[in-house]
Amino acid sequence: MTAIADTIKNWRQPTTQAELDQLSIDCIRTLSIDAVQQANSGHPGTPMALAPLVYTLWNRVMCFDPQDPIWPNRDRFVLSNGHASMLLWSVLHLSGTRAVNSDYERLGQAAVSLDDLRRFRQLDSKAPGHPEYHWVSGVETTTGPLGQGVATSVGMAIAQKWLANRYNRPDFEIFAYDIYVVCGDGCMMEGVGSESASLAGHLGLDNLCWIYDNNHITIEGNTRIAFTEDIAARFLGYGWNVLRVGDANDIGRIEHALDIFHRSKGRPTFIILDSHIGYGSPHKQDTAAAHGEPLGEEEIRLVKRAYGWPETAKFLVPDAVREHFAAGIGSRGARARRRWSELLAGYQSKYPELASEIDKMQRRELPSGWSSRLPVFPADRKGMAGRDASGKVLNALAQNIPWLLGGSADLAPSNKTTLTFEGAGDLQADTPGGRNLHFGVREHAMAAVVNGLALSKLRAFGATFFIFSDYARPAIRLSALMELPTIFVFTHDAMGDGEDGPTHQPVEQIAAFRAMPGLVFLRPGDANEVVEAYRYIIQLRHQPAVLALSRQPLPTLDRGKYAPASGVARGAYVLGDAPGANPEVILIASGSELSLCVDAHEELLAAGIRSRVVSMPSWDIFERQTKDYQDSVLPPDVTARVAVEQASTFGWERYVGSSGRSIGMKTFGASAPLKELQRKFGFEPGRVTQVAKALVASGRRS
Ligand SMILES: Cc1ncc(C[n+]2csc(CCOP(=O)(O)OP(=O)(O)O)c2C)c(N)n1
Ligand SMILES: [Mg+2]
Repeated sequence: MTAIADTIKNWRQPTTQAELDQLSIDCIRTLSIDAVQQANSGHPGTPMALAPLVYTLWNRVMCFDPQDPIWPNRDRFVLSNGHASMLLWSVLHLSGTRAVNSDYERLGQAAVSLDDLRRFRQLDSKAPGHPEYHWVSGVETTTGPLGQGVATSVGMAIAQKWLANRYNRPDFEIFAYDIYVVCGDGCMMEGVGSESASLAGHLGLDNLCWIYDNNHITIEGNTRIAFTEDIAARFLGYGWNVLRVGDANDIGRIEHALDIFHRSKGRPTFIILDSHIGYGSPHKQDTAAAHGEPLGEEEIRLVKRAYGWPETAKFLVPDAVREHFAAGIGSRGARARRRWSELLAGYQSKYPELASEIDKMQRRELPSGWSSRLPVFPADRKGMAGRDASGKVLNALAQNIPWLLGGSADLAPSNKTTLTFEGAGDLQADTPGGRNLHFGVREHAMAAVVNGLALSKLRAFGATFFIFSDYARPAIRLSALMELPTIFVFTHDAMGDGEDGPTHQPVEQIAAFRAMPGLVFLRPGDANEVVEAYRYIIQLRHQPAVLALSRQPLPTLDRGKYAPASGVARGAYVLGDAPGANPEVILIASGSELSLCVDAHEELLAAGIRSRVVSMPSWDIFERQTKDYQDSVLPPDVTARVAVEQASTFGWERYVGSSGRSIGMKTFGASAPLKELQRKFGFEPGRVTQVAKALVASGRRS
């Protein structure tokens, strides 16, 4: 046996509970230190400081079964200061949490192995730089952009209340869990943290506990340079229960504060935890230097000496620590899950329909007959606004899908997202089963809350004007990264709100959503395309969708004359064609420009030009079709193509090619009635036919 191995073997055999606690805490600390050093990048200081907190939560308090990390009634743990990811990787490893795949199958292997920790931040390691949902089992939500975790947790807490309200019955507490969130100064400074805390206070979410790492340090140094408010007063103002633990190493007091949280009713709990970043480091404790860089070999030796840890050991996990976690969270979680499974068995026989809903929801399936109420809109020249059609479809779907819920950031009357059917109701503190959420004017928190609802397996939507999607984008991006089936309903999709002017007229937003990986962006062109758009997105299980809908009425196309709207499911389709399906020019449009192109198409046909009009509500879906299908819609040899979209032309080259043209926006809009704007910016059939004719003429010449 080598000298090191020998030292380790005979070293620190814990006998008391307190010694076991300390050994476990120091194990989390040293794993974090070693992983960051090995990766030569990462954040050691906060894991060193917060190891006692995370240890207490996991091994003493939380109900979580490491054998089944997706057990629906588990307590949720959110690490909102995601840079401290080694805290989470350490406890997932030490608790022996098992992996689950995206079909919710339990795989049996470790969610995070010791080898993953050794390969912290390396390609394919299950210990990446920041917590990533969908990549590592046991991660409840992706965090890293500060503020997102705390805001998402509010959605999780709303979801728990909603689920409990709908499914719990006397003697059957099917959903009875809490949400624990660890956050730092960054999460407290970010606006989305404030928006969501305000909403949580309003809703009195007493199942929600945020623990704030009050270390007075961020990257640039002491927080006195930028962050000096009275945070306790702020949270009291939001209506939270505010507690303070003056020493992050005092696990007795931490446990006591968590106990007060459990006993507090009617408001969320905020625990201010005073800590020392880089705790135990003689040269770096309490400095920004401990935040985001390895300690260095020499300092690590000194730190380990301070902890009473073998100075040269790396990635050391004493058997006693694993056993201690197995006896703590392992056995508590297993017992709780077993009891719950027995409870569920009784529930299934007593309430089979509700039990079947829970089952479907957990697998992100839809109830049978979900599409039965979907409307079909008759042809109508005057037509219907996209937002109005959307309101009807949402109401139809929500009546058939009991766990579909959502709301708007104070624009429901404009977005037409209110669920109006009997029993839909508002979600408020005293009516947690409502289906209409009122997010207030808080777009960013709304999107994060929608993520939290979706992470809890509800089907959730959020709405605002398309232009204000910018205020929600960071959370929508996380939806895409997490592969969540969220739905964002954005109305006033272009210049339809004319007189509101350029502040309210989206230009570059479509291009930005099309550029977002994994997200499905749809801009339907008439009322029946709205129906088909929803039919498509409601069946998505692992992708978010953004709908851009018109404010103004759009003609409802005659589907006897033109192709059926079911083509939406292929992203783009031939709506109207040249005789013999032999076009010499193709007009391509989405949304409100579709009917404009249909008019232009008819004019071109009348003028003897073989025109085809393609409806292209979604690039994303179209790009998933076979090459054959794509070529059948846009035949490669027809190079005279005109795309028309009231938005930035950015990216349309890919469909119109180098010899085609796109009619779109190159500037911001303007304040004027829509008709005048259409004339000013060239969104009129005459302009489209003129461009198309010029293309055809130059093609015929060459
Ligand atoms: C939205 C966002 N902005 C900036 C960053 C970069 N960043 C990562 S950690 C950090 C400082 C965070 O300070 P704090 O939350 O107090 O964490 P501590 O250093 O105390 O662990 C910053 C600015 C980020 N991750 N997310
Ligand atoms: Mg800090």
